[in-house]
Amino acid sequence: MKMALLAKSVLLILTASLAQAADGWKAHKIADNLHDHQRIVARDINRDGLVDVATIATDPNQASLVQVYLHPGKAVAKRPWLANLVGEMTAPRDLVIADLDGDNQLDIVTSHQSDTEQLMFHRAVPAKWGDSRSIHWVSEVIVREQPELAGARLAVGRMDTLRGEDIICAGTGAKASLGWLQRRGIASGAYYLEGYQAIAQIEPDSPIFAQDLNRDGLTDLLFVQTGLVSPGIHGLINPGPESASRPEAWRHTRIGGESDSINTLAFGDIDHDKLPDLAAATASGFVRLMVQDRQQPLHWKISVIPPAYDAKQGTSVAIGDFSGNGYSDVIQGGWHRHGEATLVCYRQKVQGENPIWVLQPIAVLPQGTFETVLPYDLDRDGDLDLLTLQLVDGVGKLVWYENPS
Ligand SMILES: [Ca+2]
Ligand SMILES: [Ca+2]
Ligand SMILES: [Ca+2]
Ligand SMILES: [Ca+2]
Repeated sequence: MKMALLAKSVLLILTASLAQAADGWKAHKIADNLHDHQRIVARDINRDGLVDVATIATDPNQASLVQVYLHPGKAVAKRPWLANLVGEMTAPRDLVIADLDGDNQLDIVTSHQSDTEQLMFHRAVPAKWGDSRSIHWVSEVIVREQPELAGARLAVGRMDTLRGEDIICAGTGAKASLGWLQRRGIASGAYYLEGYQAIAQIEPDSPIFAQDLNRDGLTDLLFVQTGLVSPGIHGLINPGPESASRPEAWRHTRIGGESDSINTLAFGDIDHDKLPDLAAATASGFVRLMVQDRQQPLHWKISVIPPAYDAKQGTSVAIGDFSGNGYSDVIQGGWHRHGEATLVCYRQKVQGENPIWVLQPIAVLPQGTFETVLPYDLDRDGDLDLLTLQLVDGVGKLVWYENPS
């Protein structure tokens, strides 16, 4: 009884604060179907200037689908988006949107939990000439017989000087490693995929990220360990295309010590000096901020924002200027003791040396989690909105929240 009352109190407080903010964040469904979405990534796939979403989902018949939801246009962004099937696939685990073949057209790469076919490339082909919203997909296997890459986590970056983008992967199992698919140039801009190039051994299932931390134009790699051996955030600084295939050439750096168990990371410029900073959602509910020192790049000033509404875990995090004052705010998805989830914005107010973080509630789920939150201006009205993958009673839903500012 007492537990139930406590559970209700979080909801009541939030419902009250949401009601107070009469012009609060409005929720809009992207997918109005019964699919259970597991992964989302977003980029402008059809180059119409509007961000699109690619997902891995399970349909009501338990088929695994890779799908794209094309942005339907500014005027109708609040209605469900245009679903476009990439294909029904065997055990897809992760996906990225990338221009792997260097033709300036974005395609999709997926990883699969398979002993024989681990990575697939899906090329977008216009189905009707001149209609950017009509796409079909041509799929091919690009990595086979490489069981250590089964179910790999994926990211996108630039490792070499060849046209196009590189696929960064983290394998699974006891001998998990972080590396990328190396391409080898042949005549006049053409190349072939040479194979997987490992850079570092990492803990199995570590989250991975690709970011240019030191702003030298080369993609650096990050991974997060939560086990007993070196827990915390690890960075690997890209040595440049000539030596990137030598693992020892990558400079290893630690970001933010071992203190808090990190669930996931977001990147952005918190202190407005153009150097990338990090925000971490943690297993204690605190948001941990790591702001890069402008005098000493790759040194980090650590601070925390306490959990909103007594959240027990941070499940997702994002950085972006949602208030439009030139300073980045922080979004956190929080999970509470009795299964409720909250989504909040910590608005940055700069006073003297240190920022003040002003709490603004966005949304609450009576039973669920905010799995992924990504800042984009989805209705193209000049302010950043939030694209989310949220679990509602165990089912993954695609919802975006409209910024009221
Ligand atoms: Ca688009
Ligand atoms: Ca770099
Ligand atoms: Ca910064
Ligand atoms: Ca907007």
